Amino acid sequence: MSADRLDGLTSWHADWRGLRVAVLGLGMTGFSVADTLAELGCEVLVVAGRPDDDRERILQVLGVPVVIAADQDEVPERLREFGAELVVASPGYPPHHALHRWAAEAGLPVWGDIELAWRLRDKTGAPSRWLLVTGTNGKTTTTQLAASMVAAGGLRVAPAGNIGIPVLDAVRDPIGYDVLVVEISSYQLHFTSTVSPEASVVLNIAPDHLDWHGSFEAYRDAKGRAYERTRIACVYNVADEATMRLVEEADVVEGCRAIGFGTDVPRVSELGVVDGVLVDRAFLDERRHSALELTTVEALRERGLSARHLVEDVLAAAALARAIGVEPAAIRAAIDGFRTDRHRNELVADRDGVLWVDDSKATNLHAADASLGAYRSVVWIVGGLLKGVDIAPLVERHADRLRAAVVIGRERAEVLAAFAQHAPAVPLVEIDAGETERVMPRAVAEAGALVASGDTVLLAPAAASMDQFASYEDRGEQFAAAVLARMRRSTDAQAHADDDRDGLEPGRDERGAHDGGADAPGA
Ligand code: UMA
Repeated sequence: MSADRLDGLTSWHADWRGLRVAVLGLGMTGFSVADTLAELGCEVLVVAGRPDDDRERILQVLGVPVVIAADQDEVPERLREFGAELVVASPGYPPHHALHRWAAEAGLPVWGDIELAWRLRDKTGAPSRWLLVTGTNGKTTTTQLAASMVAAGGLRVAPAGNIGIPVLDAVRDPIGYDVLVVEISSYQLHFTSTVSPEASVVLNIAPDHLDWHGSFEAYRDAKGRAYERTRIACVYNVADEATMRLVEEADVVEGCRAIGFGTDVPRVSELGVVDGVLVDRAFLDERRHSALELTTVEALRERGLSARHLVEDVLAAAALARAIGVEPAAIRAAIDGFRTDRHRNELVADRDGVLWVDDSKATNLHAADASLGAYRSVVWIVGGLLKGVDIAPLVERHADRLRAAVVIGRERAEVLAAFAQHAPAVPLVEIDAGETERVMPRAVAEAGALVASGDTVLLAPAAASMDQFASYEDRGEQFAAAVLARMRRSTDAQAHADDDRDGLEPGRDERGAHDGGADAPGA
């Protein structure tokens, strides 16, 4: 295959017919890639580590063969013989995977689904404009906020990518979007090479996914790719210098500006907070002397968005939307109608002076750090798959606010050692991983025995969930179910104890976004 042919494949309407493409993975990504390429007339072979009956059946109808290669170290003979000209890999395949090593040795170009989607983004007419969102934490909230703001500005927009909607599905949607807000993970960034967004943001960088990338530097460099070829605005976090460094290092389209966001008073070309008002001092001609009001911290508090890290997400999203001309009034309207997602600082119950909070989405140190920092006195449910990251600094930093900790997950030894070293006075309960389905009921029971009025029981595990749960959603659901079952039991017990009760629940059980107690400055 000549490199020229691939270079020329930059449109849905280009001639893709006959291109021989090996697709790695049969999850959300692999399926959307194979389905798209088949529609374009390519010759496709899918290789996956796990079968998926439904997807395989559909691909069979489309004439796409699937090879299941359970042995992850083996390169299937069918793949070697296939004569691939291009490999499109799912993000879950780390670069050191045997199939990537094989592709490199064979000199084959490797794209991700995002690279492919970028080239195909003109399917329904004029090419959609892209806003890219990455960072260690806050990606999904920022992506949703930015999409809501752009929609309020009157444009056809969809959130897509790592948020759980393959970008190729959005690109192929017959609606035809003016704008896609693409949440892009470090895995996906690793395999992009021509994406050129209108605006891009790296929200923050802290060690994560080190096993996939091999080192923090490799992870950081992958994140930096979000800024490459940006056209209008590279948005960075003024409180996280590493994000600014990445902007400085990026090769951007001429005229592209660096725009900062932060919760302090903004300088010129920044968005920030002045006396409880979120303002834009970047996207107005008179920015030397004035700023535009976007919304207030008070308005954010009403939406459960006033914790510092959420204010940062709002400002980052606003910067992306402002970069493509969305008016401040639309940004405010979007915030007024916004609701945060499940399992993100979600209040499960408020009973007898104790908050029970589900932040199962805190799958890494950085997210758990923000979460712990939002409460004064915490019984912390922690642990899971640590992904090669050292949890000790987090334990050390928050030792003072911990009433107790309940340690779940299979990699408990590392967590226990961190407590022994940095928080020896904090009472610890270890939940034996032997009976997976009993983990949350037992963790909740132990937390209930340790908690006192005024405390928060916080599920913010600082770890991935897959050792004991199907996903972080499943982990959060199991936590909420165990908490609500506990509440019901205590209500019943109280009802039995007091026949004169008036039928009202003691306290308040509810689910809803919760912003903890650490409001942004200026509140
Ligand atoms: N597979 C192997 N071997 C591997 C890796 C994968 O055989 O080493 C195969 C599996 O057998 C399966 C398929 O690949 O057939 C799964 O592919 P995948 O792991 O890339 O997952 P997808 O279903 O394609 O979902 C991916 C993202 N998942 C990952 O990056 C791990 C989803 O992000 C994303 O929403 C989706 O594409 C659509 O873009 C999830 C995620 O966990 C939410 N992301 C990480 C995060 O946010 O921290 C990066």
